[in-house]
Amino acid sequence: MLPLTAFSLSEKQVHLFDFHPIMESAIGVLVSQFKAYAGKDGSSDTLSRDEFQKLVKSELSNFVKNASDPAAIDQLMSSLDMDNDGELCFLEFWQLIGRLANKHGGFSQ
Ligand SMILES: [Ca+2]
Ligand SMILES: [Ca+2]
Repeated sequence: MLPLTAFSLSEKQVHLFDFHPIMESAIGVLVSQFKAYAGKDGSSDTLSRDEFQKLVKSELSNFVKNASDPAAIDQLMSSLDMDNDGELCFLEFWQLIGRLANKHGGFSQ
């Protein structure tokens, strides 16, 4: 008989087996990806310009045109940064997800 510890799962693995409806899982993915990129420098709750650029290049390059063009990223970031503090909080970033989803879904503007 194998020791019990052979079957023990990390908290992260157990979390993967939790049942969530697909939309809630999608929200979970967006939040965890946001946090992963936001945690690289400065405030771990907000995306700096560098963090935003890395996220867009790595995660959204098919949906965001000119994802590797720094000028395009700057412009996109300014359009999302509602309080003009040079950082994107989750709700500011979320507008981009809404816009991309709207466009990708073929909804009228
Ligand atoms: Ca940050
Ligand atoms: Ca901001």
